[in-house]
Amino acid sequence: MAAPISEGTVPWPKPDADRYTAAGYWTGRPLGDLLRESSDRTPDATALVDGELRLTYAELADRADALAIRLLDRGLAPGDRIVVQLANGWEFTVLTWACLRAGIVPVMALPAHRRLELTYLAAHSEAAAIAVPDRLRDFDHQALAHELGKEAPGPWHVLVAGAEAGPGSLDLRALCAPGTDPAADRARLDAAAPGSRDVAVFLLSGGTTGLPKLIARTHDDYAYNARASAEVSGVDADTVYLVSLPAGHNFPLACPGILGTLLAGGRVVMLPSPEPVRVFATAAAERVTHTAVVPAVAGRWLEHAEQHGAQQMESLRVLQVGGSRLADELARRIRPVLGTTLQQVFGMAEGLLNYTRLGDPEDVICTTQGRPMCPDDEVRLVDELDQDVPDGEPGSLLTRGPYTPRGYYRAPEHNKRAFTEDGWYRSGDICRRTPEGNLVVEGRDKDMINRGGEKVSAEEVENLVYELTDGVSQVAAVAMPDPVLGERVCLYVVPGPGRPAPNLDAIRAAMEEAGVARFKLPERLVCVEELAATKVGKIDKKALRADIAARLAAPEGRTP
Ligand code: OOB
Repeated sequence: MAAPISEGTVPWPKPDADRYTAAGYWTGRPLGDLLRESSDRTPDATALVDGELRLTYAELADRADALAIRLLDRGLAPGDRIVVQLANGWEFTVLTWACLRAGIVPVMALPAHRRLELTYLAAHSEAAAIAVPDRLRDFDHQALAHELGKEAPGPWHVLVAGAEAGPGSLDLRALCAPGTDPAADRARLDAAAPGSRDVAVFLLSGGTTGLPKLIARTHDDYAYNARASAEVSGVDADTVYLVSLPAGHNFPLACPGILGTLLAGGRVVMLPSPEPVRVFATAAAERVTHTAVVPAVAGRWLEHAEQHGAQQMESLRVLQVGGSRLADELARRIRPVLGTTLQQVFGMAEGLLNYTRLGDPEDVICTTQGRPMCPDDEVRLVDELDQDVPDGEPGSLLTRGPYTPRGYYRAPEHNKRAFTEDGWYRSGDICRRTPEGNLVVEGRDKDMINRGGEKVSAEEVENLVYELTDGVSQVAAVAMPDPVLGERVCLYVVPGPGRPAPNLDAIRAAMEEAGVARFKLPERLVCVEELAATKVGKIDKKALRADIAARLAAPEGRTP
């Protein structure tokens, strides 16, 4: 039997929990209940669209209940964890809804994750199941899912979404079929609903250490996250929300994303990727009003609109952009080119969400990353000694609040560094506050590379290179500037004495072989005799970032 989840979580202290309840942020109701209520309000409205498939609220809620019952009947129990690594498709939404109803806890993996990440996630969460596509971009997810089962301590269920559920796999699409007795399914799930303070989902941290940390989000806090986000981005029953970022990421899942839209009675349209031709056609066909992208995707959409016109985007009212810093110049093109309101979103899976408001002056919308969503979000900007910096000065962002948990799951040692003693989360983002109270993200003091919104821990890459490459004496992974993705991973290497310079392709191949997600692979290698060091003898990453920026700026062939 896996240990109960509550053992590894860090709950809010009682006075804070009471305060959040009294203020109405926490409603005491599990997310599955709230979704069911939403479907009862407008049972015949369309809730979910994926290609040809359209489900009304009643159909979606009933299928989710039927799936929940089937999972319970096949041996999954409330509190069990399931690693969810599905492509964007209707099955993702039905499964997530089903889990929230049954109290089975999804661990939101990304489609790009491979053996190394999935093995860790399954082990750390003591998962009893995994949900995967059969194949995706030539990768056999199903085979890997079964391989992972060999290390599982107990029974292991593989749910497969696709045409080819093989022997030993459960066919997720079949499990999502409508039930024969929806009223009975519903009554049974209502009677065994999870508690509102229980864990609803596990999100993954961007991660600055080895492997990603798990963030246990409760029903109370995550429901608030989704509901309040919907309000701040104008999502209501008339909304058509397009999902094209990986659905398991906090941004498209609950900011307001899939959950916020469904709680508001709107319609969710799912696409497998943000590729512009299909996105534009779908936006026109479905009259999409809201969507969320990372800056790199916003750039591609702008280019597409500049070449082919933006008529198809006519119904789009709000384009949310977040995940990494949006350049002011790009921000300023959005309204003129796409004819839509930009909403900058500076958020984190750990909780705190900052939004520009829809009615803010254009200048605020284009040059800031917004302000906290909740009046009870606490934000401090501090110096190296945790002292508040003067107004307008850049400082490291600390936060507490009703949807920012007080610690990572099962990570007591790491929590000592990532949180202050009085429960503030150290986001590692360097921000400045404008006189009107908006935040501008100016940099970071965490060792992470933000590759177009995908977060790569420098330490993880460095550990892998040490482990997998012979003849290196020192390595450092640093962010190198990139016009499209913002940053990419660059590796600095000092070869061992008398050893040849290692080869980038060989390092990449070794990492892929080891089962590392591709977005973490270094894209440039710089071989040096020694690495710049700080006064206290640590590798000077700031100097290395400046060095790679200078090398990239130097004319071809004159690399300094
Ligand atoms: C979102 O969440 P995560 O957990 O993948 O990454 C969080 C980190 C932040 O600490 C910050 O370093 C960076 O991503 N970030 C931004 C940003 N939004 C996120 N940096 C600059 N400007 C922004 N607008 O990335 C996330 C979660 C919910 C909503 C939106 C994004």
